[in-house]
Amino acid sequence: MTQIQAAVLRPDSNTLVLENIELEAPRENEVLVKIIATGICHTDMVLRDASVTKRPVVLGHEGAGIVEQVGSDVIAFKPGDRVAMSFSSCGVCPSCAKHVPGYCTQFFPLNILGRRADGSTSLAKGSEPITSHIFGQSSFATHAICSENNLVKVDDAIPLEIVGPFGCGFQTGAGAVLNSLQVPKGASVMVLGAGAVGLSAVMAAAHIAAAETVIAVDIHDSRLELARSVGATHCVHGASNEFDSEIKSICPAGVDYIIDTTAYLPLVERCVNLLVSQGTLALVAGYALNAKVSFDASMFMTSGKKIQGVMEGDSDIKEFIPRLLEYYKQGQFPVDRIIKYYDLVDINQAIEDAECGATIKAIIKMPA
Ligand code: CXF
Ligand code: ZN
Repeated sequence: MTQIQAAVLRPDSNTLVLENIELEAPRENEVLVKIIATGICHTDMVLRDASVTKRPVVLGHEGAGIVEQVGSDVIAFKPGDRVAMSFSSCGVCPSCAKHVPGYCTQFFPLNILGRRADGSTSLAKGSEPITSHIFGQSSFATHAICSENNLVKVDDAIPLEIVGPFGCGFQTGAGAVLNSLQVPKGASVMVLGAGAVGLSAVMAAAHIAAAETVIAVDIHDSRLELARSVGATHCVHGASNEFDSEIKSICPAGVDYIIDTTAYLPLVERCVNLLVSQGTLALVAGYALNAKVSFDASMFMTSGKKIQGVMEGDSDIKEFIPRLLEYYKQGQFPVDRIIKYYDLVDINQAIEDAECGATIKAIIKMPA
């Protein structure tokens, strides 16, 4: 058992409280990681606001750190290894066998419920259990336990401070471009929403896939400017009265690929008409359960368009995260442009800044 400091979400308030709590020793297939830094993802706020995850809980699922202790069956990691923590998966279902763990049949219990598969939790304060294992990690803390499955080794040349969001937001946006859509050189791509996921898609499309046209859409001018500075060739205001004609003037035959990171469905429905024949719309955002979109079926059929759902950028984390980190190192994935760092004591400010859009990607540094 280890005494740790964690930002705890308690039942009576949405403000996180820094507390000293207890973390169990890692079980056979688990690894205890000393967290160096953790990103804040929009999904943390969705979990805070939904009632599925039992409070008190330690949220956080973009952790990175150094292995401190490993369980008896762990062979791939040892104390001292530098690691990125990503989402959890069972490792044995058909999707895991196909190396697309984002569609793991156990995704919901392993990532959202905040329990191990056997229902236990690794965190407690005295006799009070605290929900752990959010996305298999619960990284808003100085230490976390996760399984071997959701850990990836990180090269010594990459500062761990920047690594956490590669495990969720960055790989979601970049993976949509590189894995799911496999955007070819010279293509046109429109990204709806210039937050962390959208800007990751913009960077991957512009600098890795070498798309010719990369259109960023947002309703905040500051985000559009940032999008341009990280690779967008065109920026269009999402609430413009001339939205459709502006896009058509950029891509007269229609856009090859559209990636939605906004979950704003009226915009999604409208954008389907801006796809080229046989173009693809990728749905990447966190959509409300049972949210519906409607399209003209005949138009869809006769134009050969496609809609594709994308979880976690269709990432095989063990292969894709190191690849993305290498793109970052080579300057092809300049995510440092969209990050702001905060100390753990300022985690509530970081959340506020992320929610109002003042910060694109907040990363919390743990005390040394
Ligand atoms: C989420 C995206 C929305 C569905 C659940 C998983 N991924 C990460 O934040
Ligand atoms: Zn996330």
